[in-house]
Amino acid sequence: SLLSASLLGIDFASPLMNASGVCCRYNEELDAMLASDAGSLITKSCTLLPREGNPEPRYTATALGSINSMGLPNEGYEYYLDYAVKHDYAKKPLFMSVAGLSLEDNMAMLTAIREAKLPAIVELNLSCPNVPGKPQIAYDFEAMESMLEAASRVWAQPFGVKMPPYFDIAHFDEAAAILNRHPLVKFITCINSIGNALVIDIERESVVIKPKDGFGGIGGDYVLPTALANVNAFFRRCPDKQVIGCGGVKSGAEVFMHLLAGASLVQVGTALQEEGCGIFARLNAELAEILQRKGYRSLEEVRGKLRTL
Ligand code: RRO
Repeated sequence: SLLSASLLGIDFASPLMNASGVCCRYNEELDAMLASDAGSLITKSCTLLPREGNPEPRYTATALGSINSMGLPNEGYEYYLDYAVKHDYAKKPLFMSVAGLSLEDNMAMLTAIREAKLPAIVELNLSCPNVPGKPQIAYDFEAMESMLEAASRVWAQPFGVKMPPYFDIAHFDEAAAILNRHPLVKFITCINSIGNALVIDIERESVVIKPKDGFGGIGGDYVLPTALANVNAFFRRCPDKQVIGCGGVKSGAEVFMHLLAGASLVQVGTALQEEGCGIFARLNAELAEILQRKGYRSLEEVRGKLRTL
């Protein structure tokens, strides 16, 4: 039907899903995603062992979006693997986000997930900005290459990567070239939050989150043009891969923009955190209205069709 989507040859009833980190730490939240009108869902980025994360307050919404320094709070990969074992894949596809604190931790988790022989889709997070002392892997191209090399060997089946935003054409070129050397990387999720931004409350003359002196990753309206640029940059450079768009989606209009830029699926972070799982019914309806008004009969007719001048 009109909103049907496809990734890795798997069918989705809607292109919409949560961005990892939102509504996905606990089973109850994942079940709410399952009951929603989202086409699929992804678990919170996991580590080998459970983590409490950074001190609170660690997330704040603003008029233009959000800032967070959660610090990878999660129940440990076994919790999400248990969820994935019990999941009904006929109902909707399930992604697992993996974000080990080291290459070795990622390989241990990928080995365990592989041995469970599930149809879960892995999104390897190369872009967490909020763990003190752990730089974003995808901003260190040598570390990224080693991680993809090891992940490809251990996982040995298709997977995706969650990328940070880049801001320079030379960086788009180098990152895409590395991804293109790894054929098992079949999808690229652009973008994670823009890392290490600073929101200031003028009344309190203060930062708004506690960790890292107030520095954190921003999402929402702040990041939409950066997200669209990254989706389109990787869509153009990686013809044998698919792109998942993430960043600044709060209505059908932004979903449509991500599709035009080249996205096959579209994730929702800040707006989902603020509005709750009911947002997916609204976004599906708004996207359908735009498509019908323009005379489109499928998402494939839109994907990557952005015009240049
Ligand atoms: O948990 C977090 O602080 C976090 C992660 Br792992 C991430 O990938 N992106 C983000 O904005 N926050």
